[in-house]
Amino acid sequence: MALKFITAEEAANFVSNGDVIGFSGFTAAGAAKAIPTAIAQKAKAEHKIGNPFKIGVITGASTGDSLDGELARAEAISFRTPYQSHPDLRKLINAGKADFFDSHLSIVAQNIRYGFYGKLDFAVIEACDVTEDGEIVPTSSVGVSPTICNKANKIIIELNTAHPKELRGMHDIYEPKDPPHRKEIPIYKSNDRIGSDVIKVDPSKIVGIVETNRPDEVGAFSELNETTKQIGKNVADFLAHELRTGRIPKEFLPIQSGVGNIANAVLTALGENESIPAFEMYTEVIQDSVIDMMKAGHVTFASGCSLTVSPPMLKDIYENLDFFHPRLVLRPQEITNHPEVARRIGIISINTAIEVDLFGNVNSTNVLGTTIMNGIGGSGDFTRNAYVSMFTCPSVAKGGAISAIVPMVSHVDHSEHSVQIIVTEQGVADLRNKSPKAKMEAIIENCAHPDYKEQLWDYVKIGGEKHTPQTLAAAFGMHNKFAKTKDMKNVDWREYLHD
Ligand code: 0RQ
Repeated sequence: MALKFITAEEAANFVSNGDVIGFSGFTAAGAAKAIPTAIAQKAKAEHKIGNPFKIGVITGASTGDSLDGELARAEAISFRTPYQSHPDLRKLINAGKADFFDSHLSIVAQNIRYGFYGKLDFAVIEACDVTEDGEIVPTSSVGVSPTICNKANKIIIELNTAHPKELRGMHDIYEPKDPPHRKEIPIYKSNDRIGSDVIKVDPSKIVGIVETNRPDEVGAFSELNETTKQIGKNVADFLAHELRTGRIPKEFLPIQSGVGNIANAVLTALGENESIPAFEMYTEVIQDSVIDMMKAGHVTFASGCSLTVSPPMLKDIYENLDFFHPRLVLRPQEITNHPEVARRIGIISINTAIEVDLFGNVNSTNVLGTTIMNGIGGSGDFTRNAYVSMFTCPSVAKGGAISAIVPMVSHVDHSEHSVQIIVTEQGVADLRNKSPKAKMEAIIENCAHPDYKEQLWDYVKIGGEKHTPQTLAAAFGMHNKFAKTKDMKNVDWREYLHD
């Protein structure tokens, strides 16, 4: 069947108000660009003449400015799932102008297949190659692309020549069968390949191909600072200690690491620690530091869902594909984040908290319990099923006015039953096999900032002898103090002891 080339504007004209579109992209890597921008322009034109125009947007995770940014600025999103990190979209969601369903990333493809998200009108997929018999080669990420291609009524391709066709072979496309026919996912080691190197679709569903040449919109990482460096060092020292005690096998275990500056600092520190052997990654986001460590021999293999690397790093990978092909695999997020695989191969998970409470519950998503930051991403998929689950964060935010260690988290993403290790620049709290009181002591003494230690101890004292020494009337005293004075310090707990 002949491929039909169209413009991005023609593609946008296929789309109607109320349509639900699944876009490729897991972070800005491999995210559709030209077509969402054209849809945003169409939405603006429709709004100008008084017509409603909004679409439902499903992706792998966050995306780039041309997708989430453009559609948010055009106020063209009715709902968005499963993860976002664009400031304009965050603003729209927090203003109540777009619905956001925060979701574990591993479950999105399954939810689409089960019909939980309703109809899917279009899949818009960035590809580096597409054939007349319906073979699509994704670019720098896989995300939920296989499932949205299979379930959408129609497919539109962005054929992006910024990604070479020689990328074919880096992807491992596999979709499990649905119950009652599901079998095990046969991955026993990070580098096992179990699927196809292309997404195979019915070619009659491909209604058009838009040619583009646009780089991924991945931003540069900030330089490491003293805080992130210290967090990284604390993680590396802890894991080296675990290795010495034999609690982590001498071959080491695959690392899963979240996204962002802290994650970059942690990986760098793992590479610098001479007690930690070269290791594999079984993760979702492959960042710059992973590629640097691969070149230095500290990382032997990386299985991920996206190459979320800076433009110069991506160029380097594309110019040296002979080196990287045997060392990298990109899989659907249903597989990178699958609980079954994480539990089987024994990953060490390292993700980021916004706040942690004295008993080990973690909030990764909602500032002051109300304002969404990004979303849970893959952190829940990994934390619940890890061999060792770790959370990192600076002990304070906003110049010290906010303590990341609070009596009770203002929103719960990860419960005390799944969270094992907390790491701040102050130190490490090992919560394994500890009662609530012992967890509390480890967290205050090892992780809280010195400015808040006494205040946190004072809080616990008002609880008296309980299994979990919370005082419900006072548990959000630090949050309330911040709401009133823009600083969590100097809470007078006695205020809460009287009616
Ligand atoms: O805001 O930039 O306005 O100052 O949160 O914080 O310290 O720069 O760290 O970029 O790694 O983000 C948890 C949001 C951390 C992120 C979070 C404010 C802080 C700053 C960013 P400013 P940092 P990071 C991977 C797996 C989701 C869970 C996860 C995240 C901004 O890592 O979204 O790991 N994780 N998923 O000032 C108020 C607090 C705060 C706070 C931080 N207690 N109160 N503001 N901030 N703590 C993702 C995927 O699966 C794709």
